[in-house]
Amino acid sequence: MPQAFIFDLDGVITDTAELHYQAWKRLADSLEITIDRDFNEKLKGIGRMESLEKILALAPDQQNLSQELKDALATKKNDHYVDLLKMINEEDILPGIKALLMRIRKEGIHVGLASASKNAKYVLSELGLIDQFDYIVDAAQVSKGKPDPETFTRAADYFGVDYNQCIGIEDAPSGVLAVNGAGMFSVAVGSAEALGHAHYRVDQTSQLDFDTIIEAYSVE
Ligand code: G16
Ligand code: MG
Repeated sequence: MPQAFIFDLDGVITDTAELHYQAWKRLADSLEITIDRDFNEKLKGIGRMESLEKILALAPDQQNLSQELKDALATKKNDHYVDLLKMINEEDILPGIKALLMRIRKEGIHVGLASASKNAKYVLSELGLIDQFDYIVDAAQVSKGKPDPETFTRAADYFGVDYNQCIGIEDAPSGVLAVNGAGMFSVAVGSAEALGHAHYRVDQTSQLDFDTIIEAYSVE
């Protein structure tokens, strides 16, 4: 049996990617930069500042901005995002996740969160899930974001368990790299095209079944 399950937040527990997109779009519009949902795919699992850099890179007239101005832009986006987060509730938990969390807890296995979001705790509170997690690692606690393994290893270190006894669940290619880099068993949610490097993969969260994951983990 594994000793810990460590979950990514956006795209696994809930789909905040659309809200991130709306908040970035509002900021980008104000800078006369055009972004669409396809472009937003590139921002999944990537930190706030890195996302801003990718957006600014689209505009030749927005190069060489001062760090102060970039910070102000990132704060503005976050204000839009936090406004949108006020609307989410328990109904926004992705299918199958609640049942999976309950089963893991029933088995006495640690449950951790490894998110690139500085709003991770707030999101979990809004979803009514904060009590389901034994430990939460968010972007504020790590020096190197995904694809560096640190976000995941932090949770395992807190639990005091070996990395090869942990299962990391992710939806982003950079997140799967982080789990694999930690020496953990990676479970991915999403397309084979993007997530072929995961040890085990499903298309949707509703297909995340505890027994099937344990079986895949055991044969690896
Ligand atoms: C999430 C999202 C990213 C977002 C990042 C930072 O990561 O996938 O798109 O840029 O958090 O979020 P914030 O601006 O709230 O700090 P994850 O790791 O939960 O998928
Ligand atoms: Mg994610």
